[in-house]
Amino acid sequence: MRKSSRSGKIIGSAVATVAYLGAASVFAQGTSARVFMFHETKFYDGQVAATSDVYPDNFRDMLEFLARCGYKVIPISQFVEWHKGNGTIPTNAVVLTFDDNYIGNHQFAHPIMQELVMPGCFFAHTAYVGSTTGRPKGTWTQLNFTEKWGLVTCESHTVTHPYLTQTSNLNGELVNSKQAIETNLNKTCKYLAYPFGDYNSTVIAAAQAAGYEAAFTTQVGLNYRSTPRFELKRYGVGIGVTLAGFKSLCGYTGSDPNGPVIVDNADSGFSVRSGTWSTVGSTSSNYGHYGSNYRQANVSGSETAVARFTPSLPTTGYYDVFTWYQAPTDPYLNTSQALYRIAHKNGTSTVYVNQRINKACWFYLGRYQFNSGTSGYVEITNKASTGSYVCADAVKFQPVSSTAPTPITPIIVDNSTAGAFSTTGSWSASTSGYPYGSNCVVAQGSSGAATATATWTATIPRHGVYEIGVWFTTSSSTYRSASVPYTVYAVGGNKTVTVNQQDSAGGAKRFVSLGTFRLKAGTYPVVSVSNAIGSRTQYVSADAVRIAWVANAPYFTSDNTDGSTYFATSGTWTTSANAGYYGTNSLIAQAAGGLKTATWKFNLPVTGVYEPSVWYVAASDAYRSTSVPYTITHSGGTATVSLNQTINGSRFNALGQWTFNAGISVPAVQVSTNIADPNDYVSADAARMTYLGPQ
Ligand SMILES: [Ca+2]
Ligand SMILES: [Ca+2]
Ligand SMILES: [Ca+2]
Repeated sequence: MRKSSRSGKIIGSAVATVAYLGAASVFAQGTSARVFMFHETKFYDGQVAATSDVYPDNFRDMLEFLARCGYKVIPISQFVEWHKGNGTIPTNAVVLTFDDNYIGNHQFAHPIMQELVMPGCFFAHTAYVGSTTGRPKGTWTQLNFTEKWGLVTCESHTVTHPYLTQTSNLNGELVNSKQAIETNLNKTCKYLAYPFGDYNSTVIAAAQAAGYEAAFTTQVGLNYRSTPRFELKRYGVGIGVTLAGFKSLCGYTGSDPNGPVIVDNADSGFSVRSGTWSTVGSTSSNYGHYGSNYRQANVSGSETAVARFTPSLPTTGYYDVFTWYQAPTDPYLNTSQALYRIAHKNGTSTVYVNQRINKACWFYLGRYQFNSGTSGYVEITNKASTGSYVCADAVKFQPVSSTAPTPITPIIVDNSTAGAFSTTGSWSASTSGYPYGSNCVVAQGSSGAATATATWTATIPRHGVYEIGVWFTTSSSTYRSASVPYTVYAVGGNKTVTVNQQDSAGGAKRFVSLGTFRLKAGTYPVVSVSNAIGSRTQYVSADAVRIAWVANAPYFTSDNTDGSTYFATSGTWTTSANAGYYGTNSLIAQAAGGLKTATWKFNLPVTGVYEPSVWYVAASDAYRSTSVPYTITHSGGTATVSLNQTINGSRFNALGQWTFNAGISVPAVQVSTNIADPNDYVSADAARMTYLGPQ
């Protein structure tokens, strides 16, 4: 199991090459560390983004670059301890910090960090924990979850976020914030981030007197052991920072041959082939565009403007191609039929994109083969009959193998989607108020229990975290409810979110986010809405639902070579090097000669629903059992599942889904040689626990 922690806590393990804790000795020792300062990671919500925001897809690009190009993301505690003279840090050490405890970091940043197994620190201003005034902040429950998961630790950003050099309550801001974190999270709060980066010698002395061990500024630069520990530096990352810009902040000068090639409209790979393409947008007025700005052309019935994105590709092969476009305040200004031409190795493909939805993220255009060099490109044209503008912003070419899973595109279920939308009670079709597609359905409200419901069924491709948005038509406050209850069928139970469907709430023409949710793979009802709005004189609109992938479910893997904390056997097992093993080898045992068992154990950070799965070496020979018993010990008892080891070998095969309690070295899955034919063999190799969500 690739995880441990100096604090005794547990972290997830989803990426084989990331093993940062206790593993510093295998890397060359570093003499400096780079600390990044983020604020909120969030999806585009119809408002201009704060300059300190980072869109989740861009955040993921940055973190995947760190993992791919030799950077080691370390816990803040390892960095400070090294600074104090204790222990080491690897070369290219990176610390991820996030100021202000915005809820978007719990919804987007943390799931991505769980998936990539990267630690970080949320600096919370404790007076605002759980506040929904302005931008919502994370709750103590959410902070406790991240603490228990073991990757992200919560530290102090004072109580009320004042200028510390000017406040009359300097000691209270420092002491009470530290105490609130210690009381609510049952830990020692050690570190401080100065609000606004504001400090002086008096502030430093007060922070030291309050018991802090280190403090972080907004001054930019690398940290050495000689950097004053209460004046630690950070590189800010905000809305205009592209992947290229982030590489620059990292001091990276390599070619990143396995990484994506992103062509922004500001890059040399962008060219105007014809027509007029105006430069629009800025980092201070960002409505979802990539980098510092974007280009737009007026739509036309004939093709009079063409813009081209030409990548310089390092190798010939398959690439997943994505586009990014901005979102005007009125999204209907964009065309719903932007024409993209992808010139690739095998010809030219055409894709139409609805630029009114799925904004401010990488939208998938498909997988194509390209030759190395600059012969391939993506063009955007202005030929369209809807909207006013077509947007040319950025294009991404992500190298992949031909067999890699294709990216998950946002799933949209409309009331017109056959077999995926169902209702109870009385609903009638309506075409007014900008429906998604051709219409929606509306129902009169109930002053008591629901008498009408509408349900959207979707096929969720992978276990993970998804952002769910709902589209509804709007109407005046007289006729439309301000408190429409939507229910999401997430792991751990139904979550109800109330949405204001009145005109004044500004929900028209876009998907309004219900938040992020942990969803299981499979086909099932994901969202429903009801008419339980407390009024018979108002109505509810049921139209479309969008389910956008954010992050894969994190998992923990235990292998037969991981030692007694994670794996134990009884009886005699033989090491096998037959091809198809997980890790370095596998074990095999024959049924004859007494019962043998092999048990996989896990360090589970939080109690919740997990899916155990097992890997055995593929074998089709006559000596492998077709009914091998696996016993699962979960929080409610035990279950037994039999697998046929002559098929589906050398991959993880799911056993089911149960609730497991948090704990260290928890025996969860056992395989035995209790099989029918004494001449048959059983393979024991690796097991995995995938976290699906809370109980
Ligand atoms: Ca751009
Ligand atoms: Ca519709
Ligand atoms: Ca193994």
